[in-house]
Amino acid sequence: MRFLWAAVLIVTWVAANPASAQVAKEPTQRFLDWDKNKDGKLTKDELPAALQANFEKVDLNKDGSISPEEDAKVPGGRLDGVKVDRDVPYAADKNPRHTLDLYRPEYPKSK
Ligand SMILES: [Ca+2]
Ligand SMILES: [Ca+2]
Repeated sequence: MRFLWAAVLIVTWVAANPASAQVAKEPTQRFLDWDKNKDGKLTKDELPAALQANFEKVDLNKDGSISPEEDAKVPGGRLDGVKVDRDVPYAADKNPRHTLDLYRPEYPKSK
């Protein structure tokens, strides 16, 4: 039960914390690492090969580059190191409204 309350508090904090929206325009370290020509945008050829297939989905305004704002809208993009479990039921009544999203720190896998 204590775990459940901790989860609810984290979910509430994440939902209510406007700081994540305020910093969303700042590029992540990952974004800066990929921006090889340091122009503040990511082009398709700057992305790792495994991610290039997703370029069009992230380039929301279709200008041929990914801005930090667009990058921040990618699920998991701003939440590096955070594991998200969506629609986790927290009551035993099968009411579809009695679910929550869990945001947990993602720890490196131990050997
Ligand atoms: Ca660039
Ligand atoms: Ca764009």
